[in-house]
Amino acid sequence: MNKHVFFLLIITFFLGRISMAQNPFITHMYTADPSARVFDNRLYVYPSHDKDSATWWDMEDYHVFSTTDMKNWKDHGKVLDLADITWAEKYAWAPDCVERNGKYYFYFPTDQFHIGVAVSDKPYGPFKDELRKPLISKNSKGVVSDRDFIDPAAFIDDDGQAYLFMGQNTVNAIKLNEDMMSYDGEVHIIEGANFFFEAAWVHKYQGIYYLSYSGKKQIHYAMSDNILGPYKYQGVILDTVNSGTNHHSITEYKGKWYLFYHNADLAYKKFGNSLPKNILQKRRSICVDYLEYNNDGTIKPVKQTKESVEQIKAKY
Ligand code: FUB
Repeated sequence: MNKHVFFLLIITFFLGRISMAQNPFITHMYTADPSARVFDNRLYVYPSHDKDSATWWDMEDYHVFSTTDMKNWKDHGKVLDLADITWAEKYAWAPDCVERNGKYYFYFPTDQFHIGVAVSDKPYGPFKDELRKPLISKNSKGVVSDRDFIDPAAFIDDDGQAYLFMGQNTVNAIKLNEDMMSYDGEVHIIEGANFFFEAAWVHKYQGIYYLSYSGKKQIHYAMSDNILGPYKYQGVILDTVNSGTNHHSITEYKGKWYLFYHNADLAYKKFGNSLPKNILQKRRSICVDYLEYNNDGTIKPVKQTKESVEQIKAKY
């Protein structure tokens, strides 16, 4: 056996042992705005659901997906339908979900105006609108909003205090009460999120708060010692995607950090140039790639890949 054949065999052997997922990782329907959460050692993704025939962001319901190995995903089906929300009319946009005391709270925006919260005993729903009214709206006292009031993102701090961040152009935040379905009445306006447009997401790493968000085209981030800021702008995490809108979430799972985001690759693959770009961009699909930190806690720009991330082997 010559040297070249030997090395080829070695490479083939190792590649065969690494099983990659793929991007986008949900391919039987369109999905967008992925909020990733870990409950009981299982990773759940709460995305929006773009319609098969979408020509606008006129989404009507939500599905939940979950995995234990980052490659095989389970679709838990429809978990909330806007038709069941008496006070909402349209636009089931980017949601999020957190757990407290064994209950799962699903925060969702509607009508570009309201933020609702629905509850379930299970992370995969179905979620019920027990409040039967919005949790907070664009015209609630203290809200600063000159555009859409959308994109709720929850965060529970180590001391148990829960927060909800939301808004477009301005980051609004509230402190949730213990019941997770009401707040203390005060709205906090977060400073330092330079280029902020929408899709706020907060996570904590080594005691520091990270506020990441869409600046229309790219995903940016800022860091702070205080959850409610002021934050210090740091730079770009993710470059432009082909879906126009850019929306992400960040989470750690089984020892690795992941960035979830969306693009329009599936629609482009399916329709090529037979549909105009503005329609293809309404049929989005969720993706995931690795996120890494520098030694000083700053985040390295994330590389968008078609291969996605490695399948996690069953050592956990
Ligand atoms: O999916 C509808 C809207 O598009 C979301 O609420 C925004 O974040 C953008 O992704």
